[in-house]
Amino acid sequence: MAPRFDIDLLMPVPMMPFVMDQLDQAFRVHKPWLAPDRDALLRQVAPDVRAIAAGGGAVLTADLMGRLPRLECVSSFGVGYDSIDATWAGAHGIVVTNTPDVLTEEVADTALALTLMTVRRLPQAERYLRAGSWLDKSFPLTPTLRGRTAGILGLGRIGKAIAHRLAACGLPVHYHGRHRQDDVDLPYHATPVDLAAAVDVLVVVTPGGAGTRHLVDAGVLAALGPDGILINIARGSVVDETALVAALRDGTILGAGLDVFADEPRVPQALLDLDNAVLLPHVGSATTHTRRAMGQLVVDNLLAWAEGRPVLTPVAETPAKG
Ligand code: 8YV
Repeated sequence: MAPRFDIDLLMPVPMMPFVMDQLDQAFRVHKPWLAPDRDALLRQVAPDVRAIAAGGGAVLTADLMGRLPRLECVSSFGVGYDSIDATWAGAHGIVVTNTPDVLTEEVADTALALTLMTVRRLPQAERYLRAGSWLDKSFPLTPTLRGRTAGILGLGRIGKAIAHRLAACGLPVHYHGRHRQDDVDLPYHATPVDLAAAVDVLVVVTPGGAGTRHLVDAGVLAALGPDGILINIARGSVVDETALVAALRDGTILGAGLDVFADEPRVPQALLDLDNAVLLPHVGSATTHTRRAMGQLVVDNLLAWAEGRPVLTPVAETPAKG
């Protein structure tokens, strides 16, 4: 059956089957990974492509988008869109959409879980049981969340949902962001170092990209201190990984819980070797429920644009109209 719209759509990487099915019904979808020669296919469809469905992490540079003269809409899977040059897109009248809100609570749940796993050494305890060591003696006592103060680096929607959970656990919560938020009744710190110095659990929830690269550096880790726990569920690029490995190794901080890494899915051996790091394979939003909601929002944004309605969730850098 012919697709509903006479529109060519590029899907650079495979997406969830129910997303692909809906897009196949609506658009002429070009799937470079199925082509014998990926670059040849891209060259062939470039003059006609008007929309892109960007699966997780698809890199869309100005150079790539610049080769698609009719491009109007990029619908991206995920709340973070640091792999897309949205500023360039905005300047060229191309609307970019992401998938905010539908993943907020899921990612906040993961952040809380990762915080507890890291502080209470729960993965290590589970490995201990499986290794049969409990038969010999009890698992060693661990650090605690009791008496700690948390800091949120980047108090957006997800940061607020995490703050809410940590407050429910009894922790005072402070924050740093580019601006103090007048309607937020939490202590604000003007710099990441000031925040780190005031807290002993630091949760990184900023967007990725050039503006936040290595925001958490050796100085921030030193300020967090020897009882400090770093949690990162944002982007690996926000933390200087080399400085983090050094800080974990030499006791500058106590531990780290990481869901994101500088060069995913490759995780440095130096981190894998550390017993005081809890490492997750970027699962912040990775439930069937939430990934379905994100996938549907990718589709719904594209359908809105194709029907000439305003897209549902445009990013700040690009025009809101479809
Ligand atoms: C996804 C994410 O893992 O939304 C984001 O920004 O990092 C995650 O929810 C990713 O976008 C898709 O792989």
